[in-house]
Amino acid sequence: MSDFELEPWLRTRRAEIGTILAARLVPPAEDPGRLVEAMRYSLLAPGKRLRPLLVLAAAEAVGREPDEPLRLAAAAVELVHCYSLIHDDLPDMDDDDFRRGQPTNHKVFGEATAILAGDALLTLAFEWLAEAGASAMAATGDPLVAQRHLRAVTALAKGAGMSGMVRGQARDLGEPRPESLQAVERLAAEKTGALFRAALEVGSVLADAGPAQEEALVRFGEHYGVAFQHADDLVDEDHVTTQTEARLRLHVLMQAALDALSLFDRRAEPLRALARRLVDG
Ligand code: GRG
Repeated sequence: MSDFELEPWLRTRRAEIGTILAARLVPPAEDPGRLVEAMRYSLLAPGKRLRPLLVLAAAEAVGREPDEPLRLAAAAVELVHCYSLIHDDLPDMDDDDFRRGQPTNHKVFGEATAILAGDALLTLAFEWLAEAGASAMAATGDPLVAQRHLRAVTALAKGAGMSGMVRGQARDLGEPRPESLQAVERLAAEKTGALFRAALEVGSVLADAGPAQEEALVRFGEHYGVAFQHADDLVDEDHVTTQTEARLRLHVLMQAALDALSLFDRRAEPLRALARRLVDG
């Protein structure tokens, strides 16, 4: 039995991420069209910061304690997530009025600014990831560090874009509601899971995980992502599958995520605890 406690770990890591987000996206002296205000409005609202936490937890599992470049890379994943929320809430997408406990971005700033705020968050994510690579390179002088950051850029771009999250959104909007469990989980893997998968990949690549470790962490991310969607559907009472089926799959996938971590020692406890929390709430 491990004596790891998730709550203090979450508090520390969330504070680290929150500090980077607030300090790096400062209100400029001049803010045409209230663009940065709109970006800060959604980004600094209270989110769970799960995706950057998973980046840090994946790196920790292979023995890397967070430093400034790693935290910046983790924060970049949160920027992508925040963009997806702003765009997902737009009238032509999910048409939502509230997000993170406040009116949605377009309700406050208008649709055009909300679109631009999302666009700017998405592009800023890649700027931060590149900057993380440059400062890690400068600190170590190791060319392999640059190579690892290029792999992280690829992982995030693929997870976010046309073979991941955006593809899932396109499927969701363009196809009838899925009925079979297989179709429900394929949609969840793309729309929700791809960014979680990318978070695990970014963390493991930047921590220089070995091939078997990286494969295991990515597998954890895949199971976690689909389990997360089942958990979210259960909370929202959004019954794409029956409640019983969703609950069963949530348990099965959480266990599969834990099994994927079998080759890791206690340093993977944050990941294990995050997976268990999906079921325990
Ligand atoms: C790419 C245009 C475009 C849209 C992206 C995947 C997606 C489409 C949007 C995400 C919106 C959404 C409601 C996805 C389902 C998964 C989900 C519940 C996300 C919310 O994530 P949390 O709970 O949010 O981690 P916080 O606010 O805590 O970060």
